[in-house]
Amino acid sequence: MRQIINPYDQSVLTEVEDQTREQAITAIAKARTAFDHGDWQHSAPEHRAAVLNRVADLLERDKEDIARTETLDTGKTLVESRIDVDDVVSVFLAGLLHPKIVQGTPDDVISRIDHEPVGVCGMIAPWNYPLLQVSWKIAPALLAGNTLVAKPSEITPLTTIKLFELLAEAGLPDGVANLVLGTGPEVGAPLSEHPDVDLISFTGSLATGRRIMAAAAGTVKKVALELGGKNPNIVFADADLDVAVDYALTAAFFHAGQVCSSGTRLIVHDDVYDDFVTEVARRADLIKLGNGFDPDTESGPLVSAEHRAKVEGYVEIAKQEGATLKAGGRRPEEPELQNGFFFRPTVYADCHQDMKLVQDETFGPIITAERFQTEEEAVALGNNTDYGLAGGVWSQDVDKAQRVAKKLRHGTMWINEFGAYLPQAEWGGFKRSGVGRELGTAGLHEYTEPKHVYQNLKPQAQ
Ligand code: TXE
Repeated sequence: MRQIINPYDQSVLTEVEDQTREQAITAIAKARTAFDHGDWQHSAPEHRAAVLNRVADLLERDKEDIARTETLDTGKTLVESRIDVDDVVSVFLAGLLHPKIVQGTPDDVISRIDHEPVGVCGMIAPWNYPLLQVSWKIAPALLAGNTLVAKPSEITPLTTIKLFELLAEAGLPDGVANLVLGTGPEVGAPLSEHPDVDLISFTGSLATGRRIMAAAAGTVKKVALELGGKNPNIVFADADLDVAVDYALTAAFFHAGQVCSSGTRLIVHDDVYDDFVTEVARRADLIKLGNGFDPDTESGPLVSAEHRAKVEGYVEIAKQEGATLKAGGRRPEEPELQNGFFFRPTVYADCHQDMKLVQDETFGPIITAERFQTEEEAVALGNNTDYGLAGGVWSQDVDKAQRVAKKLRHGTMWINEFGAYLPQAEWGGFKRSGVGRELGTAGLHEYTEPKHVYQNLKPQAQ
């Protein structure tokens, strides 16, 4: 059994089974049988959509309980957890997949594209958005008629366990959705290696993503990866600077920076750099850390002692690289926060693109601030990253902002905004931020195989 720890005070919330490789293989076999011999893949799309809509209703019913569990498990504020559950409800309120009639064919031909399920889908989720990330995979996979085996992060499994209870309550047939609990090497690895898994969808670190992609090569299964980012937030001198400061803070410090799309790489025009960064640092110092259940809390702890140690490692790196500390860079001093994995919102000035601090996904509340002079320079800096998940541009010159957004190689670009996304709009990364998309039409089609059905209406002897 594994103890599940509350990152706010290190209390033990509960114990959860740590399963074995054999149990993961049994779950894969159940999903395989349910796919090959069950009714789910052949059921009417309307039926599958109705089951998912029932899941959405049940999530609404239990919203407060689920949000509270997520806050206990991750440390994020209750407000953030409620937003997560609302988002998850919206992904379960599914649309339908329609076959496409191909236009422009010869008169004596009917050609149709059917969107068939891929088969058995393996899903591996991280700890920062436990319920949300797994739901972005489960909802489209089920709608498309797949069966699945899902693995939450071993440190934050509680809301995923709850979701599986709701899937059963909504009437999902036995074997269609299977949960495995445990570590990556033990129960995650079989999902990427096993020949009976047809697709593996993973959200997490670049290092593990690489491992999963390599493991999947043996069976040439479909691979979908969401691997994080180091996301530029570019502020031009003609931006509404008060609003841009507000957003710069939430972009970087929401969920203590443990967000794949967090805007921790601030890139500010030289004319306004000093004032802007000074104001961001002043406001960062005012952020109230605390218990996610306290309505005054603006940011919770980091998820684990191990993760905080990783984030704290960047303080030493920043010193060696010569960045100027403007705020934070330390644990809080309040006595009531000493049992939690807290780290103060941190701002570094005088950063440049060659620093490890600037290039690494620290996955913590650390802003690095760089300067630019020209639009070309801003674009070059914004693209100077191995990642390509998301970025922001702040300017009141809409043409310029659109131009810059067009030139930046990231899967999502925000203009005078940072962090918003829509369930109808594709989410995912260029470059090493991943492979494939979640959400939107492309997110649904990740879980389908297009089948071209070509019917000759007047076959002739050859
Ligand atoms: O991630 P892992 P960890 C980043 C962040 C963080 C770092 C490490 O920088 O500090 O990654 O976090 C499962 N085969 N992100 O160690 O290892 C694991 O059990 C199959 C960014 O938690 O990527 C968990 O369920 N599965 C990020 C999931 O992979 C394996 C979110 C993610 O764990 C496995 C999280 C294996 N060999 C961390 N090894 C984002 N981009 O959103 C591990 N896992």
